[in-house]
Amino acid sequence: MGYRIVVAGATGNVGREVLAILAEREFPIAELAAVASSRSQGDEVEIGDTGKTVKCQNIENFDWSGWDMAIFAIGSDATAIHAPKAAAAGCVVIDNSSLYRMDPDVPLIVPEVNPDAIDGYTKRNIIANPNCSTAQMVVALKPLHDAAKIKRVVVSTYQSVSGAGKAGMDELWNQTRQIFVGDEKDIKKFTKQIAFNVIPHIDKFLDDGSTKEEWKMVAETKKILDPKIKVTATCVRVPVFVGHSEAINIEMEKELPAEEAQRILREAPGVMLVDKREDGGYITPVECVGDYATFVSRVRDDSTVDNGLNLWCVSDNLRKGAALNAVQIAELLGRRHLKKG
Ligand code: 2RA
Repeated sequence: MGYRIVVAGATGNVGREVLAILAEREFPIAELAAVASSRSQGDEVEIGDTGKTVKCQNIENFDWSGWDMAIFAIGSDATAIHAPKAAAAGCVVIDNSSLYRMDPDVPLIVPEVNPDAIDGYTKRNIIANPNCSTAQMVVALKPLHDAAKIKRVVVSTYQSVSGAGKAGMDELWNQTRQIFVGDEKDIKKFTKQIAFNVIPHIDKFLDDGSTKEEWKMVAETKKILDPKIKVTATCVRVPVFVGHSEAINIEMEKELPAEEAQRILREAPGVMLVDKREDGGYITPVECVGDYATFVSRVRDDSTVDNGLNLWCVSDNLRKGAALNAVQIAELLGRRHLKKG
C-alpha cells in the first residue's frame, strides 16, 4: 500500500528537499516520479541521504493519469501550464508557487494551523502551500491567537538568499568571494549587492509602495489564520544562505504575559521554544537548517501597547517554509481523504 506520487521541479532547491523529506518521514510510496523541464530530462536526482536516485522525466509530455498526488515546486508560470493538466487527470496538486494561494476554491494549508480547510480541495483538485515567511509566522501565531485573540501584527523579516532559489545562493557565494579577493562583483539575481549588505526589497513593488512579499504575508495570514488580523510587514533579504528570521510584534485583545505565552508556545505543535534570556539563549538561522521546527525565542512583553508581545521566530525556509509543509499537506491529504497509507 502507498501512494503514486510525483515531485515536479525535482532538481531545484525545494524539489530536492521534498525528496529528502519524503524519505525521512517514510511517506508511504507505491511509486515515485520526478519531473522537471526538458533541460533536466534523464538527470539522476538523489533521494536525500538514502543513496537512492530517481531519474527525471520531462514534464512537457508526462502522463498525469493514475497518479494520486503531485508536489509542485516549479514557479507560477510553469505551474499555470501543468497544474490544471494534473488536476484534471485526477492527480491532486500540492503547489508551492503563489499562483493559486488566494483562489477561493483552493485551500491554503499549514497543517498545524488550519487542517480542516483541506476538505475544500475537491473544487479544483489543488491545494496551495503558503509563502515561506508566512508559514513559519502563522505556526508561531496560532497558539497565541487561540489564547488571547491577536488584533494586529507588525513583522520585519530577515530572509535568506535560498528563498530566491539556487541562483540567489550562487550570487551570495560568488559576490562574497569577489569582494574578498578584489574582483569586480556580479549583480544579477538581486537588485543590489547582497554580500555584506541587506536589501529591503523582495518580489515586485506594488502601487502602494509595499512589495508583493509583504502583501503575501498580510493576505495569506488572513486566509490561513483569521481574516480579522491586521498585519503590516517589512521584508528584507539578508546575506544568509538558509533560514528566514522574523521579529514579530503582536497586539492582542486579552492580556497574555510573556511567561504564559512561553508556556503556551512550549506545548504548541510545530514550535520549538528556545528562550533562555542569556547570552546565546536564542536561535539563529544557521542553527535551524535541516530542522522541521519553527523556533521561537526572545518572547517578552511590549509595554508600549495594551496586551503587547514581542518575539523572534526562525525556521528553515526550504523546509517548513516550503518542502516540509508540502509533505505535511500530502500526509494530511492521505489521512483524511485518499487513505492508501
Ligand atoms: C523568498 N518568499 O524568500 C520567497 C520564497 N518563496 O524570496
